[in-house]
Amino acid sequence: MPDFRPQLQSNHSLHASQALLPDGWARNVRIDIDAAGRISAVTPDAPIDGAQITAGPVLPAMPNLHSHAFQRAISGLAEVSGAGSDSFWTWREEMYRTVGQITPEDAQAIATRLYVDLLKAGFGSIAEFHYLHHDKSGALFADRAEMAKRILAAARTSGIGMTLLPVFYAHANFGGVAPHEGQRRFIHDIDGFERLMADLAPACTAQGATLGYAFHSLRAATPEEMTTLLASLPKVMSKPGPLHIHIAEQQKEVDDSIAWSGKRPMQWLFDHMPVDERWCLIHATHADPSELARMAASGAVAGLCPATEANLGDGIFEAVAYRAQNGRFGIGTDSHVSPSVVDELRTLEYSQRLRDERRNRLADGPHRSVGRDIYDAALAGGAQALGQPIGAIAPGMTASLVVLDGDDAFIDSAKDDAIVDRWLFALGDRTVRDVMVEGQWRIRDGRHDQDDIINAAFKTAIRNLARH
Ligand code: NGQ
Ligand code: ZN
Repeated sequence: MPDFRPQLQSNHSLHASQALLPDGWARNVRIDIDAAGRISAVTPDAPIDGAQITAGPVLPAMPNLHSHAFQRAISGLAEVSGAGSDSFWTWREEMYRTVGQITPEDAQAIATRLYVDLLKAGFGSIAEFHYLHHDKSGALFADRAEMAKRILAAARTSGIGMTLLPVFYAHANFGGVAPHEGQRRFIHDIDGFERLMADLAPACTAQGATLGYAFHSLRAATPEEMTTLLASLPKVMSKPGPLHIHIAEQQKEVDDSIAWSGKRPMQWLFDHMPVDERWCLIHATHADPSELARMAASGAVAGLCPATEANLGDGIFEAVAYRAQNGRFGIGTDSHVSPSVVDELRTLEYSQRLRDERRNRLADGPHRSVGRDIYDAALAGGAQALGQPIGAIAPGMTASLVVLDGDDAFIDSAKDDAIVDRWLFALGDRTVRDVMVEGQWRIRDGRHDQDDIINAAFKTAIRNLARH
């Protein structure tokens, strides 16, 4: 799998007939981009004056706040019923079987193609919640950061913006239960994890990736381990970086948490951990009203992955009540059953409609566009959860943008918020025409310039896995 590095670039300018800016839609917008890939100026009602005219309306690219890239390889393969009653937990066993087979080359090829698909769907950056650390036997690779470096290479080749979240994973359930065989590739002790982080800090800096970290879940990390790492990791990281954790995705996890501590998982977290804007709580599906209120008040981001949550039968996040308290959220594609901005946002809104038997649930008030409100909220929450200067077309921000297809009749005729509503609720991924990340075009007219080579490597990896 070849490893491409970004080309050098110089100052350039775009001109969009309509662009979504922080305070709303503007016309005839000139966007100046500097040689470092940052937006240097944004000027509405500007003449074209030598700028590159975009093929349609321009919006900030969407951050993707939750990914397990390797799981793309099994998407669509777990849809055959088993002997008993299928659940999240039976799916997890199937997922572990595939995990056992993945080589570093496979992992890189799968992640590279996935990231290209995500770019094509309108995502500009991704937070990789990375826990597939060790070799097939569970031993360290000669380079302990081998697998994480494959993820970094996939980000370089695809051109997606990367927030790498190495995951601390040590146990099978609440109370420090010993990990089981299927989890052997994920496991660290404190010392091993600190070393991994120390190795990755310079590797991330070298390629301009953001480094944060994650506790897999309250099942996989004990309170003592979390407290130790919260204190020690600032010494090995140049900046604090975002901090993510899976929480309260399944009712069984809530029940196990109560059996362990007498508290629901989110209740326990807010009582014992310093949850603030730095944190992203992945799923948070089973939050009661007081947990929802505490999450909203904390400033943390709820990391919603509606397509995966639907696929795994998790339950429905209480998004209406949460948004009424100005709770922050972003979207992730998690197991990648559908690598799509449209599917995630549409599933989020539709899950609320199906539960409530009502329409337009996540508009922020009367006479507002649902598409615009959820797109804006997910941009802000995603940018916060990734710890990157993204999610807005404004001076000082990274130039990560999507251009929708101005030749499409719906987009051609749409003005302002109707553009987002047509895209999210009437069209789909193919409406995304061009995608710029960090000032460089990664997708032009729906294609990546390394598509052929990336597809060939992906095909080989999927064939390898199918042999087992
Ligand atoms: C994961 N994925 O770590 O990949 C989890 C399942 C678990 C999702 N929840 C495993 N979608 O939570 O133990
Ligand atoms: Zn996950």
